Amino acid sequence: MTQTPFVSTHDVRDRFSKAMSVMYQTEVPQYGTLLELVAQVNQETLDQNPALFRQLEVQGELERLSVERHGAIRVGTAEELAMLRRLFAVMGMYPVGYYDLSEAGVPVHSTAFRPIEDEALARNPFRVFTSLLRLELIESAALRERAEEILSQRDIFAPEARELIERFERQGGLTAEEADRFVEAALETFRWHQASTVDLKTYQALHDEHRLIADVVCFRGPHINHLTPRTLDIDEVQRRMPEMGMNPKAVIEGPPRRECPILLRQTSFKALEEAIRFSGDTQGTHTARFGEIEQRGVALTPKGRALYDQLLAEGRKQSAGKESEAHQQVMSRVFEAFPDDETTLRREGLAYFHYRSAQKERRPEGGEADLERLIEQGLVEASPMTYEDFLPVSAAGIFQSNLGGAENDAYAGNANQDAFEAALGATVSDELKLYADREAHSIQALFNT
Ligand code: OOG
Ligand code: NI
Repeated sequence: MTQTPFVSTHDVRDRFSKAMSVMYQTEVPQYGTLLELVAQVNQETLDQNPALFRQLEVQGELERLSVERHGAIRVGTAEELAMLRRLFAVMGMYPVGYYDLSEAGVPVHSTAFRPIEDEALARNPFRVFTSLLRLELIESAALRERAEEILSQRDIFAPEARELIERFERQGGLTAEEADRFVEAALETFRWHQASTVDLKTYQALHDEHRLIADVVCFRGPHINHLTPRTLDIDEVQRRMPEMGMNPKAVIEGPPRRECPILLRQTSFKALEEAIRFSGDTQGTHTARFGEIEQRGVALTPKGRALYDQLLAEGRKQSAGKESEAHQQVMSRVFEAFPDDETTLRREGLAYFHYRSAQKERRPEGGEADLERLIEQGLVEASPMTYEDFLPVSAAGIFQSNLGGAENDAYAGNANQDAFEAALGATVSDELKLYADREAHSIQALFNT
């Protein structure tokens, strides 16, 4: 067999996510402080919980505990989005899911570029939540046209990045040397620009329509607006942020703390006000960049997700206006209706699992219908499948806490996946189908010789 001269796309993603982390820590020192706090709390959690330590050790998770799990950007045009799709493909990241944020009063719709297969996710699950601005939702035609014109004048990609993307597509991969150059050139797209491309008056007009529009339109590129490491105890990090000079958002998004974590819990320190030089040499500020943390649990089936959505809506109603701890107490009470042990989650078809033989090199006798019996007999092991995606209500909460609470009800009711996919130049994968397929494959591999 001849060896391919190309590096794996997963290595490119791994290198890129690390380079991005180094860049962001230099750009936003407070993000470095957040990483320190997360590392400290992770260490304390492991010290107090030897069983968790052993479990993460067996799963090979310890060394990459502090590696970032996601970031986010926002772009302004279909061309930019389509080119990003090609850029992320070089790193084995593909568009999964459609998120309509207009429902939450934010004029964007989004997808997550992420790895899809088991091994790719195990190697490095880094994802980028990517939003496309929806200028069509701006009411003022003059403002809309001005924004379009400004956007049409920028190219957010370095020439070398374009060249290497084309080379990747032509050759079917990149050599180690090309991959290094690609990471460096791709990083340019996500860099912060201290100078705006427009004057303060234009910035303010766009900002008055919606802060997010100014954020997307007035800069040379779609600066990475946050990165998100994984924490083993999100409640503790939320509690301790102020001690370390960070201003946390009011509440943790997503489900409450549980024995069996489900989906995704997130919180962040709020976006910082940063100095900007506008054209005409005027000084001003812009608030966009923050730091976030996440804690992931098991992926839910459509049945589990429906129950989650129902309880979340109920919990939000009951906890409206409450501060962080009181909010969590209400959510915990409401979520008592959601089974909290793996066996029930599995038997009631609420969550997705990976199945594998518990006996080395031996396949169990039987078929899918025998799974529960085989698990009881200790011949098959079921482990929860991690949720790899995002949650629209949580994402809206993250957006809003960083937009000074700005929302515009007039944007609502405008989901348009077809338009998003037309801009992207591809369809997005259905995230639920991906989990169901991976579960089905693990069952097939269990019984087939
Ligand atoms: C993206 C917000 C969504 C998340 O973790 O839900 C997000 C943005 O602010 O651009 O990153
Ligand atoms: Ni995020």
